[in-house]
Amino acid sequence: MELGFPWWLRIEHFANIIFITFFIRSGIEILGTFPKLYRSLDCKPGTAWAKFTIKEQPKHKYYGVIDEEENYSPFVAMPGTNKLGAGRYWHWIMVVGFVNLGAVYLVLLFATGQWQRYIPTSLNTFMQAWNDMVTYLSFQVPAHVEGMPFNALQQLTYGFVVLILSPFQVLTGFLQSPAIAGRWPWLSQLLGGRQVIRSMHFVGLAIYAVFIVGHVFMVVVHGYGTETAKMVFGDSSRPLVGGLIFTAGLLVILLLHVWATRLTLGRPRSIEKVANLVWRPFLHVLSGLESRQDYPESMITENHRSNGRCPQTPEYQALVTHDYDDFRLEIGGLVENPMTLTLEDLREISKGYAQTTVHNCVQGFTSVGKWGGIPVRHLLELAKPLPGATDVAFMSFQQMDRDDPDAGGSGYFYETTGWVEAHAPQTIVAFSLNDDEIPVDNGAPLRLRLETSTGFRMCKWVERIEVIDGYHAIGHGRGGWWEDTDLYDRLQLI
Ligand SMILES: Nc1nc2c(c(=O)[nH]1)N[C@H]1C(S)=C(S)[C@@H](COP(=O)(O)O)O[C@H]1N2
Ligand SMILES: [Mo]
Repeated sequence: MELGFPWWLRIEHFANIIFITFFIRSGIEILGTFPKLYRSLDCKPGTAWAKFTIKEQPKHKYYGVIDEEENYSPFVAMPGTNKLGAGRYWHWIMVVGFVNLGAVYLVLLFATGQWQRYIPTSLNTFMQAWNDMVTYLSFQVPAHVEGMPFNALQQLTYGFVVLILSPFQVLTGFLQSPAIAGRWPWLSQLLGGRQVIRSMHFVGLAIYAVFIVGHVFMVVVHGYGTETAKMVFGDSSRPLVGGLIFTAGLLVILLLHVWATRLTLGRPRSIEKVANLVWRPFLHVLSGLESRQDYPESMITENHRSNGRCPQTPEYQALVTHDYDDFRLEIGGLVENPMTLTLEDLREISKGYAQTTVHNCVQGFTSVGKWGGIPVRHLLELAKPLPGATDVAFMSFQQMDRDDPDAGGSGYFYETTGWVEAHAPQTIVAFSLNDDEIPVDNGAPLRLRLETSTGFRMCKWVERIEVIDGYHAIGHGRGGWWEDTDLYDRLQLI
């Protein structure tokens, strides 16, 4: 069989240029938000194996993880200028396209026998690929494999990129999801944990980059016109026209990047709408997963970064000074039984309950902590929600424009959870970390833990829990302070 370049393969190839370039730019945006790579879940400062920042941690100043962010230019990052939420949305939009088109491609590949262009059927191919490499290194062009449009080295390289590297990237992306790592902690652990998976995802990017440079270089070496004509027409008989059309195609992609970047920076919510449209259905699937984490205490990390500044009021300081004796948690809203509980009451209800889990910040840092507290569903049982209740809101002492102006928003910090999430066994309000009081920076005296979600939703310094019949009337109506302020979804499970 003569393999050639069927039309669907050419379309896929062109679409992949769009996907991969957007993946790389939005991936750099995501990396920039926590521009360090670690080997273990504690992400201990000073132990990164790679760094993409020159910032140093100041010694005598509160240094939240937001302060570690890098502000990359839109020339390298999508959209650039430190917009993690938007970068993530672009990454997800591309994943949906890449995976769906990729699935069609794989079906066609195997249905038409085109798989033979990638998968070697004899060990000879490996020998031949080695010889081809030697041929290239002596500045000559190796011969094609019989019946193939390219040589053995190309066959193996393309096979690797299409059938191994691409699924590897998709997989190492998904496995970073706190929902997946929460439901199947052993799977995440088997691969070395979130930081190792994040590092692998980066190494995958590096291999892609090397491939792309080599691939483009080879196209030029073999003859830009003849090679791109194959990508356009399937054969090299019209190199001039083919070369021109392909170049025009590349220009269109360039313009697409410029347009998309400007749109994202100018009207960010429009990108959120697109992302939600194509991506939410998948998040709804993930939202059915329940965290089943029970890490051994030996894995508790000594280091626990924090994000966000604690409340800066005399009242809060007084609470801290008096060991939270005056703290009262209010539970109210749509309940039969509104309650006011002291920390002592909470300890009693808790009966020593604790869970040892991984914290996953949306920026990428992690830590393992033993959180002592009370499952929210137990508090709800006591408060007795009234009919019509759909969500639970957690309100913080922290008033953002007063306490943490650098975060760039206003109003009290809050988060809401849907009914199912509020009732998940590992959704708790925690009052202890590693058998001790929660440190002030980590949310003392009481903070929320949502173990299948990213960290920004886990409201710290909780003062009041309110049972509600919809979250649209709170804040800007997007379900939480970060959702209101930046491009984040309440269903942030990846
Ligand atoms: N009230 C309040 N809660 C908050 C934040 C905040 O700024 N204010 N930051 C969130 C973010 S982004 C993360 S990652 C976690 C951090 O929890 P930690 O400080 O215990 O690491 O808290 C979340 N809860
Ligand atoms: Mo975070």
